[in-house]
Amino acid sequence: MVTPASRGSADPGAAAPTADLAPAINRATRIDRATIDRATPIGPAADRALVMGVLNVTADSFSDGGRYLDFTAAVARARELVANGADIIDIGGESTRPGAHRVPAATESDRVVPVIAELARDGIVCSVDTTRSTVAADALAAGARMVNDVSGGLADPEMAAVVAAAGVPWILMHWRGHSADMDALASYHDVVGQVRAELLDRVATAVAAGVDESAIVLDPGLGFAKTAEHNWSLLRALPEMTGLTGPGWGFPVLIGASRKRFLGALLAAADGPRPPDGREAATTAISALAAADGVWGVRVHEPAASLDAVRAAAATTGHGPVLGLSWPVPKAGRHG
Ligand code: PMM
Repeated sequence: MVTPASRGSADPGAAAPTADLAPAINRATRIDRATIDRATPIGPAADRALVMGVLNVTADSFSDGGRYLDFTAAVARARELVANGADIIDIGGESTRPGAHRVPAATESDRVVPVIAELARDGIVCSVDTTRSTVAADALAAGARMVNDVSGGLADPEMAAVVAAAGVPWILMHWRGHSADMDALASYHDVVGQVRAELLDRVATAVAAGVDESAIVLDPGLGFAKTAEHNWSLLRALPEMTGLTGPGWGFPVLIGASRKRFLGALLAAADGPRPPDGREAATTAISALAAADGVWGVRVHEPAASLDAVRAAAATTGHGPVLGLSWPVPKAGRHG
């Protein structure tokens, strides 16, 4: 396949000259289609960025809060997300919108577990969006295939052990504090360098707890203890993160820009910020740009346009993600 390293070469179909980047990347996997198809239950998408569809089974998420609290509505929405092109459904039971208050762990589990169990029975790949190890464990037992932890393991010291024992991929997002406090924590002298250092600290903790390095995805956490300018700086740094230019951060990268506040501010008119459902075109543009920058995946509320965007990006650039995941197929039995 064509890789970013061969971008701009006279023969875009030529074998990938990966040697220049490979020594710097000793943890995650440079994408190789055959390897990915063998190793991962979440494929086949090595030739483009993955599209993760958001399903919030919450009362108060900023975009879809309150719409899918009902089990039947949530399952129907997940199936619609899949029909519209989502490769993975990311299911959360607690809002992380700025200022949101926490729900009890039992409530969070009760919201996500039946939905995950139902979808897993149909072979739909689900991740659980949680910062709590108990919720992650319940979700994994119900059939979730990966854990998306917006706290990167910081919120719950038991999370790393749960992920390590399950042997599933773990998305470590950059985070500095819970939603009620996070806007006050948006202070950086070098946002890209500090996010990188803080994320690599999270990686070190995860690996020390037994998590497989090749099962880790990093996410810079747009909007989480970040101002709009921090978010744009991080997006500008994507080629550096993915390894499209330079050695990279060493892990596949996920980006979650979908409908966020900074897009509302960008598109604001005299009457104020553009509301979330008017931020779709900007979301799609970021999906295309991030895919062109070599991200592993984009997390979005409406997958159809982002799937088209990542396909167009792959066709235009001649490459998919710079780094992919390589992890064992879940152990037989646990995922029903
Ligand atoms: N953003 C939200 C929730 N979970 N997970 C990851 N990995 N990255 C994100 O940017 C992210 C996330 C924000 O809330 P939403 O579910 O309403 O989009």
